[in-house]
Amino acid sequence: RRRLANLSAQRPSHVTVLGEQYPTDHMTNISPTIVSKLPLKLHTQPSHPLSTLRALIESHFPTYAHLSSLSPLVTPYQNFDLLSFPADHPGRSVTDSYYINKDLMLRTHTSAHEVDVFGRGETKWLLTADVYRRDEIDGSHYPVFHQTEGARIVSANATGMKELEEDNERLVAHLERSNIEIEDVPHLSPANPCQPAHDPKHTELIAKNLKLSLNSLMLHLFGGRVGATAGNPLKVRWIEASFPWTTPSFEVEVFFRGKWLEILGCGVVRQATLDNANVPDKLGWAFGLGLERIAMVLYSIPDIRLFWSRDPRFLSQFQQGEITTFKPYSKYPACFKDVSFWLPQGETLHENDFCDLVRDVAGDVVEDVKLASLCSGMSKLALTCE
Ligand code: FA5
Ligand code: MG
Repeated sequence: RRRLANLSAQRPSHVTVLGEQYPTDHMTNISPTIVSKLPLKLHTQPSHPLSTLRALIESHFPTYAHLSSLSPLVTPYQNFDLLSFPADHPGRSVTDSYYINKDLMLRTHTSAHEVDVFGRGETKWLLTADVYRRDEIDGSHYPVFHQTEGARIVSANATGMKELEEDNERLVAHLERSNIEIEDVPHLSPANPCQPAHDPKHTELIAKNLKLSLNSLMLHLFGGRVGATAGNPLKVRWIEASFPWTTPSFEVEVFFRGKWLEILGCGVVRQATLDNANVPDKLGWAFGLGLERIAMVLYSIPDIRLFWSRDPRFLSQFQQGEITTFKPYSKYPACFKDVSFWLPQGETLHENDFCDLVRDVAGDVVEDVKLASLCSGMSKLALTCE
């Protein structure tokens, strides 16, 4: 109860994050649990499943720059404004994102670095990093997860288009020889249009290169693995999507062990983003892919919290470069706790604030938190612990 009361108590004047002190303000909501995750960089720890998966993706794009050490601290301007997020986008709110203060936050996606990396002159690159989102607690959501961003831009002229055409021919030939079944959508549609500043023929070529590159990555990651039953084709499904800094935009799902699994979001980069990066004469695509969901199915890891485990019974099961099946160890049955509490009159509490409090107090012991009922000021939350 004391900790709950502290949520609304006075905040300290400074927070220390990655060894630096920062002043706090009305936006500060980073919690001790989150601060403790920042130095860990699971995607660079040898033998960790997330590190093997990063390397597997990188090996599929050998001519791309491979980046994996950019600081998670970014400005809201980098995370949102440079990518044309509207001023009222819900992702900006303190209930959805972690803020050090109003001028500094934890990146919510690896796209936060797109403009900087294009601006440095990189034209083909991958970037893997930890990203932070305030969310509910359950077996497939964790406030920290990992993404790999990939992007390719070419000159918006005949030379650039020829480069794409040649690459497309190579990829078509490769996919024709492979056991893959693709459910596609048109490159362009009224709901998923070409940008006014772009030649639709160029956009078609870029969208085609994007799709071929990612279909071939899906084959590299999932093709012929346990679960994509022997002899059966790997099934990949393209869906129209929408992101503020790409159009046309798509999502990719893969059918694995009887379920469609959302793997990534992607699209043709908007001119405004390229202009912000000082590369107005280039055109290209970008994608962002979630590592945990892929690693969970490839390694049969049943719960997202396990990636953070320091238990040798977890860590010793894995070797760098190898995808093996996780063997569960001493899993106690879950037990359920109901927690009821009152808030002082007039005070409200966002569910995500409560979830962060639970993580700070109980760490990864708590598997799932559900709001059971809420009656004029009284909240009852159900916790599942193991
Ligand atoms: C993005 O984050 C965009 N930045 C992707 C993108 C990049 C689009 C470049 C266009 C161009 P989204 O929020 O859908 O999009 O997340 C991308 C992927 O991250 C998802 O497909 C999923 O695999 C993974 N992901 C998203 N939320 C979670 C979560 N809470 N836990 C685990 N994985 C997640
Ligand atoms: Mg999505």
